[in-house]
Amino acid sequence: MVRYSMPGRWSLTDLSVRVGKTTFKNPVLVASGTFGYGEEYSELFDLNQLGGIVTKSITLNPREGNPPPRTCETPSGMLNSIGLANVGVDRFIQEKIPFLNKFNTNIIINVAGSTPEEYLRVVEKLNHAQGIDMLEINISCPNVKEGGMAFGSDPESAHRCTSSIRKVTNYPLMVKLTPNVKDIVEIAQAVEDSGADCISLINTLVGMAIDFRIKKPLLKTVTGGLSGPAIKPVALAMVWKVSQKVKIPVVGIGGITNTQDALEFLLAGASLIQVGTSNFVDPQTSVRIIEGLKDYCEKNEIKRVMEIVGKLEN
Ligand code: RRO
Repeated sequence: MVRYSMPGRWSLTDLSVRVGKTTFKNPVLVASGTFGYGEEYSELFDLNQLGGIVTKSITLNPREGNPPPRTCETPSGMLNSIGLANVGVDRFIQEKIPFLNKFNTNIIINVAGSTPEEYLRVVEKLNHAQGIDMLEINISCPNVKEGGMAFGSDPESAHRCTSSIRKVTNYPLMVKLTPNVKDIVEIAQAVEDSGADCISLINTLVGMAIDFRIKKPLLKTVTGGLSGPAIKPVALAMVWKVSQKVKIPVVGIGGITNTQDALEFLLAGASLIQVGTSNFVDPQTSVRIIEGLKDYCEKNEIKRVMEIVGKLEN
């Protein structure tokens, strides 16, 4: 029997996933905005174990982001209004990519911008960098006045944004969708038509929290993006709907905390999953899930994890 060499321990199961021309050693990635540029987490566990790392969104110029308070806890989740704080693409290429390249895992750069031209300029700069496996195009940030979610809110602008990026780069493209829309399926189809290699969903849901005692919102920007287990059923439904209507792979995101959650997303049709908010609760969530998927596959005599994808019965 073939034994696949996986970090951690030997496994009888092939956990690898192919998305277009890109192979992931396992289906578990860490989500943008919850893992910084990997530096802090590298002190907490071996990043080589991950299927991939999606970086915090990168814009053309450095951004300080929104004023604090910009995060708060909510029932079974959290709100954020970070406002795209990041070091800017030049510093990112110089200082952050060399660090990420030390690890044997796929590096996916989340790209954002206030205008369509800004996305293109960031991507053109990344074209000259080394060691990038894929770009995640963020057309779904709920916390900026210009751009962000606006590009992902209707099929025409999602199509325009994705196809203009497709024309200027050979990197595989993952496009991240917002759930704050009337019909996420039509956005997904528009993105597929414009040449994306895969689609990730969902970004955060617009939400709000109030401290009634002082009659003030908990976030300075009043509203923010809701994430965590609270949004898992919404994410699962959207992944299930989208994966039936597009041919390209779907990447499931939204409140994934344990192996059971990951299996649910795979059954609903996700080929890969991203762990987000749970990284703040237990930085080793992804590693636990990778080990859990191995155990599940071995116990159920599943030779390749890909066999489970979309196998929901109803
Ligand atoms: O930075 C943010 O406020 C942010 C981004 Br870019 C995003 O895509 N999703 C989110 O919840 N927050």
